[in-house]
Amino acid sequence: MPLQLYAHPFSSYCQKVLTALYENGTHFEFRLLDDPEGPAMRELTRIWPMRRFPVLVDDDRSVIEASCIIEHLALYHPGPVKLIPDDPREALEVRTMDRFFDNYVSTPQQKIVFDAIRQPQDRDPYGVAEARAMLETSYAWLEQKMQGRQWAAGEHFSLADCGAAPFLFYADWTHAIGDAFPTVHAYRRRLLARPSFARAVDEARPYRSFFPLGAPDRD
Ligand SMILES: N[C@@H](CCC(=O)N[C@@H](CS)C(=O)NCC(=O)O)C(=O)O
Repeated sequence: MPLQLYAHPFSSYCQKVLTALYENGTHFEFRLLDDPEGPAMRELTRIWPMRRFPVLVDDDRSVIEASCIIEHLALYHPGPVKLIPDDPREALEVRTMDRFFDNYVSTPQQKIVFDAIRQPQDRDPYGVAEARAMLETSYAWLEQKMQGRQWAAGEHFSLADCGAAPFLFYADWTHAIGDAFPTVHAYRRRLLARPSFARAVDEARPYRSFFPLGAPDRD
């Protein structure tokens, strides 16, 4: 049975895994979650009651969490691009940067977007202000961290870049990366030019009108 990925093309965490799959030309079946009542969503709910995606099914094993899916692919379906380095010290840097992008870029970015789709009486302006402040701090930290680096953990494209790509993509739409962060802008442009992520971005174009804050006319 081919690998099955329960996913939606417009979801940032799904794009993280799609980028990894496309990097290595890994064959898989896309179980499209485009209908909240549809069969793919019902299957996902059985597999993972949190109903968060992506989820990878590999024979009798279900793998949750985008980072763990990419770790699983590296172990069981390796390809020419090593997204987790063999050297454990280098791998630690990759995983550290991966945690940074999940926790300090994607989490505040999602907070702002999810708040925008709530009813006005359920909104959380204090939480949104905190999320915006966290993104500013993250951009400033990343500006320093990326000095002299091509990719998140150094010379080689890795797991950390698979996450950085969609998270910085949407973060800039949500809370613009200011002119004070030219290195972050340049890194975001490199990520957009990477064919694996460019493909994920292209596949998500038809859904741009769903972006709750209004998608800008670029990228
Ligand atoms: N920690 C999860 C986060 C996954 C996640 O937040 N997925 C979003 C789509 S980007 C989702 O499932 N949203 C559906 C919902 O919140 O109901 C991971 O790393 O995979």
